[in-house]
Amino acid sequence: RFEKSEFDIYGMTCAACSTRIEKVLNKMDGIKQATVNLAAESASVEYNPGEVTIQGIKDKINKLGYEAKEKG
Ligand code: 9UX
Repeated sequence: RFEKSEFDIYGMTCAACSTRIEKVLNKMDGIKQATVNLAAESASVEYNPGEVTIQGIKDKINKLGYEAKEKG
């Protein structure tokens, strides 16, 4: 059972930023698919809530040096 959440991500300035975040998220346990959009400063993440939380996803992005907020 997967859920999908959208995040705003602040601080991405070049295409390598979005690629980097995308790679890291896609390697996380419990994440089925993560897509990061540089121009839109956002990410769309499909994940298993039993394995990873929204806070866990945000923490991961923040640790890379960006600021993530769940949309809504
Ligand atoms: Mo580009 Mo992003 O040189 O952290 S990778 S700004």
